[in-house]
Parts: sequence; structure tokens; C-alpha cells
Amino acid sequence: MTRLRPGFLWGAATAPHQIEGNNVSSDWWAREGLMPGMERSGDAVDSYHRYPEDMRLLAEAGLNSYRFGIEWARIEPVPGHVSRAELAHYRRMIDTALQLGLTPVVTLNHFTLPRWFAEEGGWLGEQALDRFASYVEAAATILGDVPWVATLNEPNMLAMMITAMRAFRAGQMAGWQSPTVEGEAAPREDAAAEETRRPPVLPPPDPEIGRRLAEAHAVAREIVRQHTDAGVGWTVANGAYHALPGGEQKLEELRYVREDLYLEAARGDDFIGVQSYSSQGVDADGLVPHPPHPDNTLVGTAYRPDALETAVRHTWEVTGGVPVIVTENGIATADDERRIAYTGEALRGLFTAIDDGIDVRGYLHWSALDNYEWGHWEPTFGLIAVDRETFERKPKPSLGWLGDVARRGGLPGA
Ligand code: IFM
Repeated sequence: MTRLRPGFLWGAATAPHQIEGNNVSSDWWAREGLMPGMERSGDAVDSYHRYPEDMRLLAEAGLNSYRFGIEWARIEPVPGHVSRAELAHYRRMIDTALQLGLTPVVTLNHFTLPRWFAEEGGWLGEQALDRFASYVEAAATILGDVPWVATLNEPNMLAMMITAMRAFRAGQMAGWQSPTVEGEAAPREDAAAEETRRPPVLPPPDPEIGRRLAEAHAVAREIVRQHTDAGVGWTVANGAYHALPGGEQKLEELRYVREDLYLEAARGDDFIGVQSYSSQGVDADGLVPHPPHPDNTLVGTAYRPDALETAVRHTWEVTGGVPVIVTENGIATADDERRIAYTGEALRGLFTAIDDGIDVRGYLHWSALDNYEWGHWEPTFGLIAVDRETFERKPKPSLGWLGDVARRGGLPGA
């Protein structure tokens, strides 16, 4: 059996906007009413009030960690006004996790922004770094004993969302297409090849945005290090891209803009969060969309549990050996047996990477709960189902299964 480090994190992950509900001061809340094709988050799954139950279910199943975020739009609903009550709310969440034996992994920003910050120009605004720094200063006051803090979630997907939003405003996109949902419209970068394939819906992330996010990360990292003992890092979406015949050169270019720029910015961090779901081939023209297939997940991606091992190895190589936490891995499916099969396969690959000497500190499954998938409710990633009328929680067999893996420190039969 693979030898895991003492204190290996076994847990599940969430993000505030996707589960809390009524995040009314955020840019996303405003956007949800405006963009065609986008469902509203609404009450989400009311985890803002029900987080003790959510955490208890994870702990009782056998998990020892919970990754959740704190919401800037609630903490600073207008510029310069820090809500002590909201900070106290998130501090209670940290305390609840600690009391239940769940090591908290806290994300400072998971895509959503205060509406005022977005109106000032968002991440590219003139005051963006100062504004973010002052939010992080306020947040750091409650993070003293949190062992792991992630500054920004998936800056590479965030850059893609910002780029997509610009395209929408410029009239180049008719409606919302989440970068986390491939659906009918996989991105395509090469204009000539578009004739024969599907149309381009999402432009690749603009590196200018990526560089600004890297600056924001560096600023936040210093503040968190000054005020806490937390290990600090950021979490990067990993596409486990691979070259198809003739695609070797294109793979290097495409992977730099989508991924490696962000991994390089993690050199010097205390950990790097790996977030992996599927993989995709690259030919000389760019990303090759998946054909529709009965095995595809509910977000249109291919069923590729092997992506996690590829993602971890690539991340380790590009960061130059920054310790890894798998901060997200999972599958959008309505079939929980399939979730178990996927996760077992992904963990087998992860253990092989650990056996080869890669320093992995934990595995956090996405997601604890079925939740709001950035404009869509249909894709279900959760270990726990939620009735959206009554908010009743129903743990799925996969939660018990992952809890057993955590207790055992390995897969059944390994
Ligand atoms: O739901 C998202 C999450 O917010 C960021 N990573 C990918 C998940 C699934 O698409």
C-alpha cells in the first residue's frame, strides 16, 4: 500500500457562491439576471446557514478535512467597509471544522467579486491590487490557526471567464458558456479549422489577466504569511493536455497560456492546488473537442480518471517540486456508482505518482454537495445530494466509500 505522509488530508471541497445562497453583493448575483442561458444561484443549497450539518456529515463519514471559501462580497460589501459579523461567521465555520476534526483549507477568492470591485474594472482595475490586499488583511485576522490558505481559485479559469465576459459584452457571444461546462461547444482556437469543427465559443485566457492575477496572488501570499502560520498557495485547473500526432508544438504554446504561466507563478509557494477532472488532446490546430459520447460527463467532458495522475506529474515538474494538495477532483454524474469507480481509478493514479516520490499532502474531492455549477444546476458533482426545496441533505454511497478510504488510508484491497 502507498505510504502517505502523516496528516494526509482526506476531504471534500466547496466554494461560497456555489453553496451558500443569496450572495447578493457579488458580481455573479448581478450577472445571473442578465445573461441568456444562465440559471440563477438563488438560495443555492443554503450552506450559509447549514454548514454545521454539512461539516458533520463529512466528519462522520471519516473525512479529516474540508476546503471551503470565504466570500469577499459579504465581508466587504462596499469599499472599505469590513463586516465584523461576516468575519465572525467565517471564523465560526473554521471553529466548527476544527471541533469536528476537519482540517480547514480556506480559499480567499473563488471566482466571485464584490460588485463594486467588478464595477471599478475588476482584476484589471487600477486599484485592484490595493483593494485585494486590504480585503486579505481583514481576512487574515480570522486565519491565525488555519493550516492551509489558497489565495485565488483557478486563476486560469478565472482569466478565461473574464475573457469570455468581454467577448459577450463585445457581442461576440450570444449567451453564457461556462468554461467549466463544455456541453455542445468546446473551445477551438484555430480559425481555419473552425470551418470543419464546432464554432469557437470561448477564447483562450488573456495572459495579461493571468499576469495580473499572479501579482494579486503574490501580494496575498505575503500578507497571509505575515499574519498567520498557514501554508499558502493557489489552486490551478489542470487540463491534462496531451499531444496528438503533429500537436507537440501546439501543446507547448497552448499549455503555457492555459496552465504553465500559473504553475510557474506558484514556485516559492508552500503548496500548489491541483484541480483535475478530465483530459484533452491537442493537434496542430489546437484543442480537439470530444465527440458526443454516452460516457461523457454531465459537463460534456470525457470520462478520464487517469487525468489526475497526469495533472499531478505535470504540476510537480513545472513548479519544480512544490508540495501538492489535490484541492479538487471529481465527476459530474447522476450515477453515484460511476463516481465511486472514477474516484477509485483517479486515486490509483495518484498513489502511483506518490510511490514515484511526488510530495502529495492531501486529496479533497469536488464536491461535498451537489451545487451551483456556474450558471447551471444540472451537473451534479456532490458526495451529498440536496433537495433544493427543503434543503434536506442525503449522503450518497460515495461519501461513505471515500470516508472508508480515508480511515483505511488507501483503497480497498490495496
Ligand atoms: O465547480 C467548479 C469549481 O468552482 C472550480 N473547479 C471546477 C469545478 C467543477 O467544474
